[in-house]
Amino acid sequence: MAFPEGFLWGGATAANQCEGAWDVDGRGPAETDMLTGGTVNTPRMLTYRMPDGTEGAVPQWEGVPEGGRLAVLDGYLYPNHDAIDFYHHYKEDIALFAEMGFKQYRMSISWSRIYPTGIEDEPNQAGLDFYRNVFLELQKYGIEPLVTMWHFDTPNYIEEELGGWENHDTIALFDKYARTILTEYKGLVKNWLTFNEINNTIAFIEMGHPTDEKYRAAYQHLHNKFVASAHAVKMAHEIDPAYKVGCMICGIANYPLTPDPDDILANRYQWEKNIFYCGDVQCKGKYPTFAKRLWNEHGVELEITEQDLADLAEGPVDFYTFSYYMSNAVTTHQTDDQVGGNFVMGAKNPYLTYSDWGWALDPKGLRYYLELIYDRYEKPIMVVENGLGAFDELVEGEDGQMTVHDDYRIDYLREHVKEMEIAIEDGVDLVGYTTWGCIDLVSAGTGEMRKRYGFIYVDKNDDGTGTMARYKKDSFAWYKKVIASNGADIA
Ligand code: BGP
Repeated sequence: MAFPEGFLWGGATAANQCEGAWDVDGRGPAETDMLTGGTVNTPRMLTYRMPDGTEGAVPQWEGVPEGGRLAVLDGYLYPNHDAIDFYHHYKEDIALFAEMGFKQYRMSISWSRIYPTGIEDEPNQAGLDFYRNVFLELQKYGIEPLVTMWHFDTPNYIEEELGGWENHDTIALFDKYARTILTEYKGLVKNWLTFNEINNTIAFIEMGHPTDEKYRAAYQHLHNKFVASAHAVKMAHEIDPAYKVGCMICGIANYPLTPDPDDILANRYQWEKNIFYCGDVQCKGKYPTFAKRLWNEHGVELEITEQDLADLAEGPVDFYTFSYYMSNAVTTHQTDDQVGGNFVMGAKNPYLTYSDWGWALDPKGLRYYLELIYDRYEKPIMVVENGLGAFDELVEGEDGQMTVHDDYRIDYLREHVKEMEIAIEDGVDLVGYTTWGCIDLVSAGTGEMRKRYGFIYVDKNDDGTGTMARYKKDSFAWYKKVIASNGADIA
C-alpha cells in the first residue's frame, strides 16, 4: 500500500470563507469583508467611500482610488459576512468531519479576531477563546489541526492606515500576532502554515493592469512576508520544539504550449516567477539567482536589510505545502483560446477538459508537480487544497434525506488520489492531503456559494438566503471509505 501509516487525510477551509460572524465578539474588519460577490465572468468588487462622501466599487485587483477607504455600502451583498456561519456551527461541522474519519483539519485563524486593528497591545480574549474551543473540539475526535496564520485577511487598519505588507513595519505586527497564537495554542496544535498561497501576490496584480510600480510594491510586499514567515518559523521552534511550520504555495503545473524554444524558455521563467521564487526563499532561506532577472524586468529595487537576509537564513520552513487544482499552458504565440483560473491566465490546452469555471482538469499535473518540487527541496510535502468547484443539485436521497449525487466530484478526487499514490511510490515524501472546502463555503475567486467543493452541502445561496442546514453528499461516504482504507479503496 502506497500511503504511509499515519497519512494525514482531511479537509481544508479558511476563516474568511467559512466563519461568518465578521463583526462579532470584537473582531475587526479585513479587506475580505468589503468584497462583493462575483461570477466566473464578473470580478468581485471592493467597495469604498471617498473623503467627499462619494461611493464606488472597483475590481479587487485594481485597488481603491487614492484617498478612498474601504466601506460596507448599502445595496451590495458581502458573502463573507455570514459565509456558512462556521463560527456558530463548528461543533456540528467538526462532528461531520470526524464521521468521515478526518485525521487532519486545515483551517485558518483570522488575525483581526485576535488583534482587531493589528496594533493593540493586548489580544482580544473572545477571539482567542473561539479558536481554543475549536481546537478542543478537534482534540475530542483525535483530529490534528493544521493552522494557517494568514489566509487573505490582514486587519484592514494595517492595510489602509499603515501601508499593509509593503511597509516593513507590518512584519513586527505579524510577529506579535504569531507569538500570541504560538504561545496560546501550545499543546493543542502541532503543524502551522504561515501565508496561504503567498505566491499569488504577483499573479494577482497581473490580473489587472500591472505597472513597474505595482511590481515593485508586490515584490516588496512579498519580501516583507518572507521575513515575517522566517520569524514565525524561528519563534515556533523556540516556543515549542514539537512545532513544525510549512509554507503554502498556489501550485499550478505549467507546460509549454509548443516546442518552440521561446515557449520552453517562457514556461521555465513562469515556473520561476510564479512557483519557485517563493518556494526557494521559504525552503532555502535565501533568494535564488533568477530573482535578479525578475526584479530587473521591472526596474525593481527592494528595501532589503542585512538583518532581513540573516533572518531569512535562520527561518527556512520544515515542510512544503501547496494547493493544486489545475495546470496551465504557457506560450509566446498569439492565441485566441485563453483560459483563466485561480488568478492566472494561460492558453487552452487541447489535451485537457475544463471545469464550469474554466479550470483545467489535470490529475497528472499533480504528480508532475509533486515530483518536481520534492526533487528540488527534499522536504516533506502536503497537498493542502485540491478539489472540484461545481454546481450541485440538492435532491431527496433513497433514505429520504436530502443529498447531492456528486459523481463528478468523486471522479475528480479519485484521479488525483491515484496520482498522489504514484508519486509516493516514486519516492515523494507526501505526508498529508486536505481537500479544499470539505464543507461548502464562499469561493475566494468569485464570492459565489454555488461554486461548491464540499462533501457536506450547506443550504446557503448567493443571494444570502438559506437555512444553513448541512447535508451529506454522495462524496461524503466515498471519502470516509478512502480514509478508512488509507487510500487503498478509492472505487
Ligand atoms: C485558493 C485559495 C482558497 C480557495 C481555492 C479555490 O486560491 O487558497 O481560499 O478558495 O483557491 O478557489 P475558488 O474559491 O476561487 O474556487
